[in-house]
Amino acid sequence: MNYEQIRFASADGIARITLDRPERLNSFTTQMHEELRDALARVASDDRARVLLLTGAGRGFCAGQDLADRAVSPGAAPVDLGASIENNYRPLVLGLRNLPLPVVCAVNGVAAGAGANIALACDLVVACRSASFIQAFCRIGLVPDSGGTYFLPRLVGSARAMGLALLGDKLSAEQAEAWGLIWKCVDDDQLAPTVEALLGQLARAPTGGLAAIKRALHASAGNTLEQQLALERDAQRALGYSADYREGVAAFLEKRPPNFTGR
Ligand code: T3D
Repeated sequence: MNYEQIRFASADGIARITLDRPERLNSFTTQMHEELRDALARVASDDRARVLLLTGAGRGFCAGQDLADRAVSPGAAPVDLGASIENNYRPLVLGLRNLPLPVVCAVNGVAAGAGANIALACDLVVACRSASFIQAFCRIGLVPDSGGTYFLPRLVGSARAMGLALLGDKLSAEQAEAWGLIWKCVDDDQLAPTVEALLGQLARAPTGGLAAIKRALHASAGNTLEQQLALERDAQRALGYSADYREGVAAFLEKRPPNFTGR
């Protein structure tokens, strides 16, 4: 598939997806969703990919659904937004969550509506200081989607989740970090070097182990302690047979840096 609304590249274990409609703050269209599904499938089937970066082109990260992508003005035929969620947003969130690789989101500017929540679906979110997060849905009579009602209370607690969702105020990247919504807020000129360092570290890490960590932490939200202990046991059993575990232990004992292959 040729991409027109995203950019995709993969090299040295690092896959990169850039939302690329800067003149519309990278808002989602049906075409962009199709391209994202295709790119995510490529990453999922590429054994050499060990980390994925999601970011946006230009001054914004993503302004959510492109509100001009279809006619919803009074008098126009009603649009089934449930179908849009089912066919586009749900697969995108699940695609990012289920990818057996860490997904880094570099929030390079405003993240609004589904744009904010797609960022939260990623595993490590780094935002530049001038970026912001806006649960814009309440401003147009909608509910936070793309996992917003799941992620927000879990990340920041129900009082803050309720405030963000009901008021739709702009949350600065700095406040987002202070509230635990994201991993890190960095100065604008430090976003690229910080993210590149993270990508390099993750691309050299024991990928299978990181995938198991991601699965275990995501599963914990719905599990009892008993279930989580069983999950940890099973994950540890599988990882104990991996080449990367043996390499990690050997490197420690030989006092040398490990050379993980992701296997
Ligand atoms: O519909 C479904 O399928 C269901 C799923 C819904 C998921 C959702 O995401 S619903 C929420 C949709 N998003 C929004 O409501 C956010 C709308 N955008 C804004 O509120 C503001 O643009 C921002 C706060 C994000 C940024 O403000 P600012 O002042 O930095 O930029 P701007 O001037 O508003 O935007 C720049 C341009 O991008 C502008 O176009 P222009 O005037 O230069 O020709 C603006 O119209 C366009 N733009 C920004 N957001 C969207 C958009 N165009 C279409 N859709 C957008 N979401």
